[in-house]
Amino acid sequence: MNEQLPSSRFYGGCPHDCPDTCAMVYEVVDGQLVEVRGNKDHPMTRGTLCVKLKDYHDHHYNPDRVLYPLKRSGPKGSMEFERISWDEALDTIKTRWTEIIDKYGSQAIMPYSYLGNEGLVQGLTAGDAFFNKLGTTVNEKTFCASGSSTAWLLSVGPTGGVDPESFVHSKFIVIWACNSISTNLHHWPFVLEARKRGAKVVVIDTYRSRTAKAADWHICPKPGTDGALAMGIINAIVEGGLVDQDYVDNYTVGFEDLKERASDFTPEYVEKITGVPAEEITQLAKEFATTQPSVIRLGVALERHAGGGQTIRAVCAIPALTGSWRHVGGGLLQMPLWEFPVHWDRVSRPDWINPGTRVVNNLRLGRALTGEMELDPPIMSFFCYNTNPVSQAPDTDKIVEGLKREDLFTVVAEHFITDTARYADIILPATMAGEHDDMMFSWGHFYLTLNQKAIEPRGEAVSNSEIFRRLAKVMGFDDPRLQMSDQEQIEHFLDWDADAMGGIDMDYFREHGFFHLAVGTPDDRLPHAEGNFPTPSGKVEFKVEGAKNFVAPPFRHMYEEMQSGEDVDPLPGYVPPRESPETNEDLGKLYPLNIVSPKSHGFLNSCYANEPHKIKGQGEQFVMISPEDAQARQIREGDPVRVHNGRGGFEGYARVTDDVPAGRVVATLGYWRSLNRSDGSVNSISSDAHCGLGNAPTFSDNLVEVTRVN
Ligand SMILES: Nc1nc2c(c(=O)[nH]1)N[C@H]1C(S)=C(S)[C@@H](COP(=O)(O)OP(=O)(O)OC[C@H]3O[C@@H](n4cnc5c(=O)[nH]c(N)nc54)[C@H](O)[C@@H]3O)O[C@H]1N2
Ligand SMILES: Nc1nc2c(c(=O)[nH]1)N[C@H]1C(S)=C(S)[C@@H](COP(=O)(O)OP(=O)(O)OC[C@H]3O[C@@H](n4cnc5c(=O)[nH]c(N)nc54)[C@H](O)[C@@H]3O)O[C@H]1N2
Ligand code: SF4
Ligand SMILES: [Mo]
Repeated sequence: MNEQLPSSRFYGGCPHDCPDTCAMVYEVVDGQLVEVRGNKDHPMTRGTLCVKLKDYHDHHYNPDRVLYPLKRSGPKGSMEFERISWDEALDTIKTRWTEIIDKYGSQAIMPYSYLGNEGLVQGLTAGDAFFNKLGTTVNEKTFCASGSSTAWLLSVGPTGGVDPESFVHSKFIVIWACNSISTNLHHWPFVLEARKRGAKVVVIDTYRSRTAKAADWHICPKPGTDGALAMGIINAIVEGGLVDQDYVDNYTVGFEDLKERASDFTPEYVEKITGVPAEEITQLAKEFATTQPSVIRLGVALERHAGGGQTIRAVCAIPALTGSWRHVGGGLLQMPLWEFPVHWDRVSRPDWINPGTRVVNNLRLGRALTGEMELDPPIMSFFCYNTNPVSQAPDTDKIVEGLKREDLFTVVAEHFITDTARYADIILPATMAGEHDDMMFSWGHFYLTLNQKAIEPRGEAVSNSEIFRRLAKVMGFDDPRLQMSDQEQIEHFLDWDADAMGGIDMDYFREHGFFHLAVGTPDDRLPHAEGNFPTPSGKVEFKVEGAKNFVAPPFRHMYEEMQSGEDVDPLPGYVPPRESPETNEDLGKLYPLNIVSPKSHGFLNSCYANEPHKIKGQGEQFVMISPEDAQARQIREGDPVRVHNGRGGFEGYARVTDDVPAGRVVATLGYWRSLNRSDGSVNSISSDAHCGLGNAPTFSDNLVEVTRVN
């Protein structure tokens, strides 16, 4: 039973782009947020918050917060701003946009957002309906999980897969390119419970991460070679006579072709590509097939190289070959997102996009702003919310160059003057989660979570939804959808009649705070014991004929163009990384080390990376390097080093460790370039090339050199 909340308590849902979407409780005294804690009644998140959020109430009162609209009063990037009224801010935006539209057309305005806030109302798509009405360029939002999603939809369709809580029933758990202890903390207790009941835990990660250290077995492929590993496992399953032939015959398509393609991937060949010993590959295949229920948790990081999408298709084939889906706790977990009954069309209003409107991908921001991507009309105004591309998007030196353009009118809605906001002409103050209403879906579990406004916003901060209501008004749009209150939006966006909603209504949320979708319980959810995959054939599609690359909603909302990409290889397979010493010898001579830039334990993307106590916990920007590579470069523990390639560079402090194999370096993400040793971050060196499916990024497909800074 949930506790009845007295009036000074409100239900919260963590707003961050994190699979855990913790259920929270806001404690308010005298209009002040005095505590934010985990909601103990929530079965998945169980009353604990992570290190990032443990003082979330204080975060609301951070003295550096932007509390009033600001306008630039010095050169771009100088950090000189002065306070203005909301009226002046809105007036300026209206005037500048009207001029730009008159001269260049409305597509010269480019909106830009991501999941800095994950709510249905305040999140990724909060401004879509408004911008579609205005007729701006469409922003394709593929920072994360878009490649995984395309591969997933092609292979198994929009299923939520295994409930993360069902993992307690698993006997063989593979966590593939996911650092759960840092990035999916509330899943880890379920893994530990399974282990207590006898399960074996395998982590496949390109370095010895926190999670790899805690596993029973760490498999350590070279970055971007997981496709070969997956094909090798498929081959070993076939060669070992370990196929569940009945499952394959009844519930899959294309087995013979897959088998043939996989036959090249002998353990010895795969060892050569991945660096994983041949015996480990055969052993992994054997144990996965014979220790049921077996399950794979796919991390987002698996998509971040040239062959990311193809890799994920290959991984998706494995539990079907072994019949793991027959068991509760067996199969695949990627993103439960697809089970959430959300009317994305009502959220984003793709029907308001003028036919022929262009799409600009968010990973290509530098090219788009600098004119390297020849856009007609050029981008003359940039409107950014819920994201900090100067820290998080690839090839950031180019983005900064673009943002410095005198003729670009930039508006950023933010909590802080981030590395992106510092280049704005106008900064709009945005609310934090305790200050607005929302409903949270999740990409890491099956709960919808209510977030109630607990306190009045500080200063003159307003929610994203209110920003777009105000902009709609000044731009003269009178469609009622654009003036819906936050409560009305929640009601309007969810499909209350869907089976997954189990017949509940808003009162249920006000009373309980969260709801596990009616898609089976963790103890009995068995979605694909008898096929029933939501694919065109109803089966796992090892082979797809005639498919084109696409970006799925909610990452993109232009249905008519979704299927217009490149042809998709009918079968999964191995696509080598673009940047590795083996696959790109010339580049490898200049820049011999492969870098991966995973998430920081103590930051949430770039959030909290400006708070001194959080930096203290996380440590300043570091670069993990093997003893061999360090020695060859006369680098000692703690030395300042520069990581660089043809795109740019950044500095950090060396951590010499055999957690990282020779030939690789690891530097975690989120640090602000303005607070780093040099004006750079891990994304100064990253490429804006897309992975093969879903226009996803390639953050694990980059070569660099590391040198000691004297
Ligand atoms: N503490 C914390 N938690 C977070 C976030 C955060 O910033 N901080 N961000 C949230 C977000 S937006 C996301 S998408 C998730 C991401 O969660 P994860 O998918 O766990 O993301 P990462 O930490 O980037 O990468 C996970 C692991 O994959 C490994 N890896 C990288 N490339 C490869 C590869 O090619 N092959 C293999 N086998 N391994 C590879 C990395 O070394 C890393 O240990 O985390 C969420 N949770
Ligand atoms: N090298 C490298 N780069 C990566 C990754 C990687 O692994 N390696 N991971 C990628 C991934 S998976 C992701 S998801 C992206 C994430 O990249 P971003 O989405 O840019 O992530 P954040 O740094 O959290 O930026 C969110 C910003 O939104 C602001 N914000 C939060 N809530 C609100 C709100 O309600 N209103 C407004 N207006 N603003 C708000 C925050 O203050 C913050 O500055 O980064 C990608 N970049
Ligand atoms: S960031 Fe993730 S783990 Fe931390 S409180 Fe939010 S949802 Fe929970
Ligand atoms: Mo992400």
